[in-house]
Amino acid sequence: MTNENMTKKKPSGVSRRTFIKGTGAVAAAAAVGGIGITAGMPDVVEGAPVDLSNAKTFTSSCAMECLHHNLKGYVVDGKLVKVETGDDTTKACLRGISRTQWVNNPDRPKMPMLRTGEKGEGKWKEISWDEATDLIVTKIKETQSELGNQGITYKGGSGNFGALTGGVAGAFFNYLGGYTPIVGSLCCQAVTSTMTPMLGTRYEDTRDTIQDSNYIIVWGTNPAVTMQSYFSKYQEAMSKGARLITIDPRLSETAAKSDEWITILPGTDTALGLGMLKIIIEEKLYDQGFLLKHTGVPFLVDKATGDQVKAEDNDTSYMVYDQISKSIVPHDQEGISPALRLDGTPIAEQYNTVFELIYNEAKIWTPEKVQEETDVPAGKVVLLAHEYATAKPAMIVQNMGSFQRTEYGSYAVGVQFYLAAFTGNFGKAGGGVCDAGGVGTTIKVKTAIPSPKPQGEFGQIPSPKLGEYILADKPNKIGFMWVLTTSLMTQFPNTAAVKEALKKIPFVVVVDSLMTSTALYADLVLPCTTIFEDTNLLAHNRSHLVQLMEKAVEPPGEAKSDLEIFTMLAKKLGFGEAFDKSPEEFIEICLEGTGITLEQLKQGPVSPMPQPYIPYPDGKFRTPTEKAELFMPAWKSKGFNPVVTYIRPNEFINGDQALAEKYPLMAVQRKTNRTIHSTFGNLPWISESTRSKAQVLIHPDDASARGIKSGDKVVAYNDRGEHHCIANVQAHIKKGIVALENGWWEQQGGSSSYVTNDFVEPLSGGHSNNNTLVQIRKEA
Ligand SMILES: Nc1nc2c(c(=O)[nH]1)N[C@H]1C(S)=C(S)[C@@H](COP(=O)(O)OP(=O)(O)OC[C@H]3O[C@@H](n4cnc5c(=O)[nH]c(N)nc54)[C@H](O)[C@@H]3O)O[C@H]1N2
Ligand SMILES: Nc1nc2c(c(=O)[nH]1)N[C@H]1C(S)=C(S)[C@@H](COP(=O)(O)OP(=O)(O)OC[C@H]3O[C@@H](n4cnc5c(=O)[nH]c(N)nc54)[C@H](O)[C@@H]3O)O[C@H]1N2
Ligand code: SF4
Ligand SMILES: [Mo]
Repeated sequence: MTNENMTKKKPSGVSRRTFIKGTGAVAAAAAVGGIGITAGMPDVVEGAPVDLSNAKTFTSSCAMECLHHNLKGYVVDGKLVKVETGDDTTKACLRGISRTQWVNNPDRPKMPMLRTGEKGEGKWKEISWDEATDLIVTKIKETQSELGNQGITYKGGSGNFGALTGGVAGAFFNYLGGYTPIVGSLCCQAVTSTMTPMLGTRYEDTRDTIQDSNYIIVWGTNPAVTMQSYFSKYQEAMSKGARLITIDPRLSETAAKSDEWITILPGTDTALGLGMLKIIIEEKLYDQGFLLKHTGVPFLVDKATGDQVKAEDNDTSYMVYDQISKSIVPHDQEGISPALRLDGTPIAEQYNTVFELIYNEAKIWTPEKVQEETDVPAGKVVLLAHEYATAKPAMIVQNMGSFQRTEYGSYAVGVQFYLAAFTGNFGKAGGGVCDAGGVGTTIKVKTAIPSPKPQGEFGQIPSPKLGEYILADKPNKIGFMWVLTTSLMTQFPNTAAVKEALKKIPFVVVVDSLMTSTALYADLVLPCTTIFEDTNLLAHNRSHLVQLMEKAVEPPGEAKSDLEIFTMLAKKLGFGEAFDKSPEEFIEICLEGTGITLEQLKQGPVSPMPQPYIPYPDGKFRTPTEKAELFMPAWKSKGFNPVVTYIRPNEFINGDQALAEKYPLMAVQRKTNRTIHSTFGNLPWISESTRSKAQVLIHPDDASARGIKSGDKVVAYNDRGEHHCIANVQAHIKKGIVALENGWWEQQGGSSSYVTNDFVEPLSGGHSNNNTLVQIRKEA
């Protein structure tokens, strides 16, 4: 990628670090009411008018797991007084604007806080950084001598995607000699582990061309809320005649704006996808040219071994049956005509094609059988298949959706890619499958501090089983834990076990800028900076921009960045040198080889991506064969079918019957516009403009059967625990299903993760929280 190919974003109206004359920017209070930019109004910040005529401006990025909007912050007398959309193509939301209330939050820890009461009690005393780092060094050394490095673990999450945050933690613990890793993303492990081998990359988003689509299936995701600043593009597509279809058990904000709302039982999306594929194959609605040229479906699979047949001496060449020479030849040989099916050929006895294996799984899913399993009416299955296959270009929006946080969610991810490949929708404006996307597809940003190799053997803790594993000393006893950029007590399933695990671990350090639910269970809380308080680089997978995050204000008290904290500790532990550089020096290292420089970023964000970005242009995938490889050896090696298969979930109304009798309601999760997971939810503007209590959406029939009315305090519960919330009784959800909300704090009544399924999705190691069974009762 050369500099010429990179698009310098248009400069903002006002250059950074210049003094602003005049008013006319966003009135924050007005934005709360959704009014947006109101030129000519006085700037109102936290209820009081503020004179911005002498403000200095800085840019940063809204760096938690959302769209990484470029933000512009106004600083008056050393205080961040206002935040608005910076140099970005879409608008920041109320959460981003509310960052002033995060930065200036009076409840932020200002010094290291050492626990003085019981864990969870919230009793602390402030200590100095010197005392805190000495104590940490002592605890690390004690753990190393008692348990070995296996006794150390750390968990990072989605709180800050800056290049100088999460990656630095990995380097630190590897410099220590290694640790027991907590593996598997609770977000999108099923997407990563399916998409990467199948298509060659992840984070390939189609958001630049949503408006060019003729037909959009929003499948188990809710972009009107979870990708909200792009939603106008869906509406633009609709105004040009596109049909918008939403598949969701709940009348989501997106479903409400769609042409069709198709309800489905959670965890059954694969069966629907296979049913569509059956129709597409049997009615020959598939794009044969695309399949032959751009996918591995003609590759031969040996019936005896179940493996694809590779060409000798070439690991990226697969054997196919050539219909011209009537022989088995490498797929990349010139002048051949590979067969999709082998029936009638002399090799049919010994081989299948990948196409045949896929069809074998799809053909059992008649529309009637799909209806039985998924509750999607048979007629709708037929309609969906016909419309999706014929209304080109057609797009599937997946965006790390809920459907894949289910028991065999990897297959649901796979079937969406099958559908797009069979209909030849990849690589075209308005087509494809929309993942969360970002610059990682186009440039490779280096890690700031390369990790040394860990010494010794380390077992793993699967994220969904975090609590259970630690309580059972699996794979070994844990004596020291470090937590940064994640909230274990709100986001990890089986919260009751997570809480006990945090109590059990002799020393837990939580680094955060607020006293979160997880901080409550720490032995030591280290106060960290937020955006606008330190320098960082945002070049990750949610935005098409590479952004410099500038320091605009001093943090409160003695809060420090994660990088500064690790640097201090590394010095005390004898490996300080690797960590001892300024953020700017590290950023320069990260940018090496990208063609982007720090100087360039000081002028504003840079987009290294072609515009519009179209993943896999001309059907060229990023796999070794440059084809979509729809057969997955990785699934086979785990003992599963290497092509997409429907497996009925266990924690499901038609799964484990004893469990379903005890807990007859299927609870799905939803993300709200209040928060990004657990962040923002404590800020006054958010509570004032939305709600301050968790809700459960429940169908009127299910509610009346339990004597529940809207507004009642209720408890959703199962064997794992209880989630306390307020009933919202409406027919906006399928009967038998309830929707619980993501991200509520312990201090606000507790997270829905107290009840969520902690089953480890076996194909990927991911999260199954949307296959959860509960019962609901009125609070006594
Ligand atoms: N406002 C906001 N935006 C966010 C986030 C946030 O926390 N808040 N988080 C970001 C992150 S990290 C992610 S991963 C994305 C996720 O974004 P989404 O996947 O859109 O988020 P959810 O609200 O969890 O789920 C979307 C819908 O899936 C439905 N659903 C649940 N289970 C199933 C199922 O089995 N099948 C089908 N078909 N539908 C099902 C739910 O009813 C819900 O309406 O959003 C990102 N954007
Ligand atoms: N019940 C339920 N559970 C879920 C989901 C659900 O829908 N329902 N969704 C799942 C999904 S999709 C995801 S992505 C995960 C997300 O789960 P997490 O990654 O745990 O996300 P957050 O809750 O936002 O936690 C981020 C934390 O990082 C802190 N933070 C922010 N900036 C910094 C920083 O610079 N340094 C440090 N040290 N900390 C910082 C924030 O204050 C916050 O406490 O949750 C998963 N869990
Ligand atoms: S929370 Fe998300 S949508 Fe809102 S400003 Fe931040 S990145 Fe943008
Ligand atoms: Mo996520």
